[in-house]
Amino acid sequence: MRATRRTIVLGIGAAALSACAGPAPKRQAPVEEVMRPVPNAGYDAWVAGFRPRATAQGIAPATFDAAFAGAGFLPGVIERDRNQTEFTRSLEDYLAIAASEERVANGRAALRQYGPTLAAIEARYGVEPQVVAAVWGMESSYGTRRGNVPVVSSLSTLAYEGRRGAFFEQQLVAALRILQNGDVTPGAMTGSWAGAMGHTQFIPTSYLAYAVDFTGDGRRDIWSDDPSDALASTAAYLSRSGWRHGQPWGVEVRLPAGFNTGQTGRGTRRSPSDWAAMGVRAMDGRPVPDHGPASVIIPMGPSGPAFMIFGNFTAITRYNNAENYVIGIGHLSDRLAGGPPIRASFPPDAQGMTIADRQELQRRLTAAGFDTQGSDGVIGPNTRAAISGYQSRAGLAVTGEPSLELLAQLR
Ligand SMILES: [Ca+2]
Repeated sequence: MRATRRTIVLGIGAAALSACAGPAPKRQAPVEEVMRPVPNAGYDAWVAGFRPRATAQGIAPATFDAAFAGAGFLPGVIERDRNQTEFTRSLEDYLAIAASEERVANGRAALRQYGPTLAAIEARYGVEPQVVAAVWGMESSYGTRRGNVPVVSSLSTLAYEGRRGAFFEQQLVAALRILQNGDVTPGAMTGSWAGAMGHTQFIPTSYLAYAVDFTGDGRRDIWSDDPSDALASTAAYLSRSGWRHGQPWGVEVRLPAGFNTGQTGRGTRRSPSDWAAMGVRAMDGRPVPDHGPASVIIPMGPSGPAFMIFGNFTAITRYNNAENYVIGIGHLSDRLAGGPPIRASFPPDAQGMTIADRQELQRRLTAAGFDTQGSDGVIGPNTRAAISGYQSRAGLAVTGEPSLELLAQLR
């Protein structure tokens, strides 16, 4: 979990996309990158200077030396840190990836496979199985993308490089403390390039604060194939963030004609019956049951979907404060429990295209010989490459940008 910054992960080796990045192409092969250290005198000097700072914070010299025995400077980490794309996906694109049919199907399979474990976790921490599974699905695609970058190397590289150096040095000290506690060996402590670790991608400080030993073997093991400790740790985190069993994160609602959108936003809270009196209804037309004080949010404006959100929405924000992330977790959990897709339509994008337009564009590009690797309506690197290829062959200006004109030309 990233405590301080907006990160959208969606199963691509998680904090791979820290800051404000959107998800990587979801169909990218599940091959995790291999990063190899290279000699770097400046890095070595930094490690030597860091050693007394670490020991002053209670890290034993033997722990430090064992941790750094196999560590080194990872240029690949710096490359990833510099190449982060600073943009935010629309909720529509975000949900298309977060709750893709594949992620929903895999999550339902995971719920079956780990049903007894998740039930035991629910009994202890009061967090429903589908919610824990949704976090797992978003953070590491149910454990298939946990990250294989050695954490001491990645965090020390980022601490040395300077950009957000203080933050990563703090995480590095926490990582050394984890090693000192004996929960994991330096060789097995791997994660994303930015140091998010294990099935649910805890950064080291979150691990120290919230991880639990659910299996009872004396180690809080979020790294190995068995996800039990990681899933219980996620439930513990949500529980301590105020999760209330049985309360929805939110429900999709219908707003009455002429609804004053000044009433929307997380700052305005009313009882569901008060909202009902104002004409706000569940999608089946009934008043929303009273789950406690609620706000109404319209993430894409009045022409997109609306949600009535409850205290559990805020609990998920403690995990990650980005609104799209919270809705993504919440909606995926609903889908895993058998709920329907979002029923409202989404407004056209900045190019005036609806998701149906974008899906048609992808299908037609693929049929024309420029494979977009699927047609989910999310314009990512594969679709942009296909557009560029088509534009090049057709003698058009090569922009890689979707448009209604391009779609018309392909028809
Ligand atoms: Ca354990």
